[in-house]
Amino acid sequence: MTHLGSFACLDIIGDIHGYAEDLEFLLERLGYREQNGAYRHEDRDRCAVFLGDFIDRGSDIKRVLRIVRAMTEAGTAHAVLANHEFNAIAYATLHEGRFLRPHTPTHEWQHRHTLEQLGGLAVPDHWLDWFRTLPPYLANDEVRIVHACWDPWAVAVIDDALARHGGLTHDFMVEALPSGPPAERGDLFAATEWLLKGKEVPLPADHAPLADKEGIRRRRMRVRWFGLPPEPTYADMLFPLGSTAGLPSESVPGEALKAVRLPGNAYPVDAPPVFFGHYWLTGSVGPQAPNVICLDYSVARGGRLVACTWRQGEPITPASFTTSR
Ligand SMILES: [Mn+2]
Repeated sequence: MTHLGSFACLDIIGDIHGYAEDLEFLLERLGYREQNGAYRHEDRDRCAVFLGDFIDRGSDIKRVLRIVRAMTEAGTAHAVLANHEFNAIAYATLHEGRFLRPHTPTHEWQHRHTLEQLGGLAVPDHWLDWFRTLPPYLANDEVRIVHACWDPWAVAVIDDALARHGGLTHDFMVEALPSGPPAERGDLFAATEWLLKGKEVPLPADHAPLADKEGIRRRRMRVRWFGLPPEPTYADMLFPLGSTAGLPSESVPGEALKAVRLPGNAYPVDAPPVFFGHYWLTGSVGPQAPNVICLDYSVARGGRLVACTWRQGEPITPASFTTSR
């Protein structure tokens, strides 16, 4: 268990993607002020928690990294690992003659703003070394923090691998990203995929691919991992909610559900609140369920940076949210 420690109040902040102005504006709105090189709140029982995805897309990636890192090092914030930071480590990790994240045109394109702004063909080591210090999740008895999806099996697999490898080391990355078809890549591959990228199910073989937010055509669909009926259809599982046009109308096959431990292991309604980002939500802010709170509102696509203030013993309400615009 990666322990968060105990706080009376947490300001949990969604995916930033190089938008430093939104970050500074939001921190100030929440009452944080820059002092001795780091943003801090005058209430010392109050702490910021970042959901990751600091890099790629925006024009101020270095400034975002400096702000967040300074806060984590000053003890005024915690941060979790997200898929973009994990991918950056993999992109720079050479193993047996291959990069763990292959340098394909698509991967280069997704990573280009970071490479241009941080300089060079890979993210500099002093940033990669800091990414390696970010825990894949944080939790205490009262709250859970993860970039994309909470799954207790995956948390246990990752805990075991972190202990065996001594953290997010080269050997951890090699075990998480072996070559070969996805179905044969092992437990750590699935566990890191679920926590950092969420769960997906394949579309039926005869179904046309769906275009994602970047226009990349995908044969798999991101799915919700909470609040599911017993035999969900593809439309029931779509997350974020959106157009269900073009989705198959039938139930998702049991085998595809079993492969992602759903719906039987969907997030329990009586579990501690879980805060996550990753899903490029749009529209008005608010919890997906009383204990399920996504904070990614697409700042890098004309949306807003969003924070949720959690106070010990108090429920999450619309008043808990603060936005950058
Ligand atoms: Mn993400």
